[in-house]
Amino acid sequence: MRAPVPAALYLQSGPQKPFDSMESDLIDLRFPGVILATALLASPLPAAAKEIVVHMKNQGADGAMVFEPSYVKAAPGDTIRFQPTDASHNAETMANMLPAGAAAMKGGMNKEAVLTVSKPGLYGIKCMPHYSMGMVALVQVGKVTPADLAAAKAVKLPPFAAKRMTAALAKVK
Ligand SMILES: [Cu+2]
Repeated sequence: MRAPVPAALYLQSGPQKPFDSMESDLIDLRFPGVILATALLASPLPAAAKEIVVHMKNQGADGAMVFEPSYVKAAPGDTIRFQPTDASHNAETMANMLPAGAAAMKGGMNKEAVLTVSKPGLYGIKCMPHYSMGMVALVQVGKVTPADLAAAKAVKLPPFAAKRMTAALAKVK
């Protein structure tokens, strides 16, 4: 602790000096609190990112060669893990059903494929070897506009894939 400044020193250094020091001390103490409060107001804490598992299977509730579940609702920041539960599958994004600006993803055969989503919209997923057998899935991220939904419904797919994709698109909300 500093010894109290003799009154004579105040007079020597001028009356403004001690007042200025006090003022800047107050600002230093107040400022971090103001920044914190502003940050909390501007960006409410986002919900914790989720991990969602989708199995790639030879046989599922919906028949042969399926992603299970085949419809996933996710939020921006979530991760979807497509797991090689059975052999001879892969998971990849469909170029014609991918939100603008979203990165394409292509998983290897018999490998877990990881899709971390940031852009809202509809992500079509297919297994390359079984695409024509209807092995497709749909990932909805955040809110989907009527235009997004109409665009996804307009995408032409092989008949079995179209049947399952139509069922998945009916779940979009
Ligand atoms: Cu497959």
